[in-house]
Amino acid sequence: MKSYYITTPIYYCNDKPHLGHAYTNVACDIIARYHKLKNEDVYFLTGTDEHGQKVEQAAKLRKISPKKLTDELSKNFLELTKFLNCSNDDFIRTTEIRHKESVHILWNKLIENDEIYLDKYKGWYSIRDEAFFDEKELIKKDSVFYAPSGAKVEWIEEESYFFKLSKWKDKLLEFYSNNPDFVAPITRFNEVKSFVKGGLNDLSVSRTTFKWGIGVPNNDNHIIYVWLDALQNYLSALKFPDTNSLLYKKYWPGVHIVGKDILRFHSVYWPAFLMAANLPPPKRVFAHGWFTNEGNKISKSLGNIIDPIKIINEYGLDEFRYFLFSQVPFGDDGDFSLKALKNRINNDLSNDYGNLVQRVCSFIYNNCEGKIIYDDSYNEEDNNLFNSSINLFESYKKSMDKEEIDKGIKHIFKLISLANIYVDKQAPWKLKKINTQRMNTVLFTLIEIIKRIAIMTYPIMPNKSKKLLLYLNQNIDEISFSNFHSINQNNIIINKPEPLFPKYEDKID
Ligand code: ME8
Repeated sequence: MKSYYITTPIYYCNDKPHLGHAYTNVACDIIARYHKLKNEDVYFLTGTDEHGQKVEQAAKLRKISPKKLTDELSKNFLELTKFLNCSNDDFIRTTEIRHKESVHILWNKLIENDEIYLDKYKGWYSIRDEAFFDEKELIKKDSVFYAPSGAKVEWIEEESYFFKLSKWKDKLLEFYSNNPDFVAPITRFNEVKSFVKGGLNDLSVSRTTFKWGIGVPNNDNHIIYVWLDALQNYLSALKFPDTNSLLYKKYWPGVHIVGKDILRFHSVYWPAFLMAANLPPPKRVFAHGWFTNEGNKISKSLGNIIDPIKIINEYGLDEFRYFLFSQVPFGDDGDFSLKALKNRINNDLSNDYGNLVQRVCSFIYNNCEGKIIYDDSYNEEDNNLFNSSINLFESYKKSMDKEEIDKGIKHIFKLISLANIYVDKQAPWKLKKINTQRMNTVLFTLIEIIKRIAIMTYPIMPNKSKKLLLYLNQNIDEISFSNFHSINQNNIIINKPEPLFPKYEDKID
């Protein structure tokens, strides 16, 4: 059985989760569920990043200890994961013992391999990004320097341990050229390569001016840089340092899904740390784009943070999941607007998908006592629809294998559209009066196609797919691509269908 390890970033515990966090979580859940349908052995990890100056500052502002703050905020992220129906196997917190031990072992390995040395850091630091910047990367406005993210930077001078990143330039470039699929989308991979080609400075990997973090072994004055700490979570969850553990052996290296803001950490620093510790680098890093809210950057200061739970309570979970990934090509930047969400629900889900299901299932329920007799006397038009479903399924898998979720969705909706055209043309309501045997074959064909659609939509809208498969009396404990081609050879009983996707007519503004 092929194994597949997928991770979200671990989120900073300095505030409540918002739309951006929900976006990455759902992306990983879709991809994880997709790989499970392929009968792969999937491990899906998410969690919280709890150390660092940013979290310490947030705790100070609230006049509570960082531990208290992270205990409280981490729960919100865990709850969001559940609320989003994520199928994650583990939720890691960087304040856990298992993680601290794993970071210490990595650190010691880097020391042992002579990859870390003690010196003095003088330069710019952004607390919001928890990142060091070269002056040439900064933007100067009214004599104040800002990081490319817009965050203020501060000048720091302190004793620091350094990781010998500069010496990894050629090894990284060689690794990139041997692994052309390491970073996606390709435009982002090109940015990473040109950054590395431009030369790398050694990286400061410890801080002395605050205390909230994992201490450097054998030097109480220093705490480990929060990114070296955080990235290691991906291995801590696989029981590192026990590289003989089943989890590590089965699942490492894995696939990291991240926002474009943190690609450099995952595609440059992380593989360099791992190679320097004689460990295999990750398999792939996919960097998705950035969501805005009604055209504006989402930020606390603008007061336009979107609470995903509020949206889901009003519009439905699977509708929200579908919207995020049909609206924006996965990898590109995108915009969130309620109008666009309602349009997607009304047009794609209610008019196209929901209507196909409703007109077929209700017809069978109301006119055939919910039963269709098995019949395989398919004509050319039936076979054409079957063949299209197989071709579209293959295209869907090709897209989903590359995490192109939006393209995968387009292939499903092409099949929905073909099925709707087929219903109109075959008109089972007319056949009922003139040829019930043909009506039966048409309905049989449609139920089979709807089953295939429900299987393909399962990773994106798992609850709706299950509901639909239950109308069709299918076993929902064994949803798998192995059931895609198998045509039911028994009579089909349809349960009473209710509309899958209620419309938002009255709410359109
Ligand atoms: O960076 N649009 O944590 P973080 C899309 N702790 N995605 C968004 C988004 C938006 N507007 N805002 C946030 C960290 N995200 C580190 C990660 S990993 C070892 C350590 C998502 O809480 C996106 O996935 O700032 C982004 O990369 C992540 O949240 C940043 O989360």
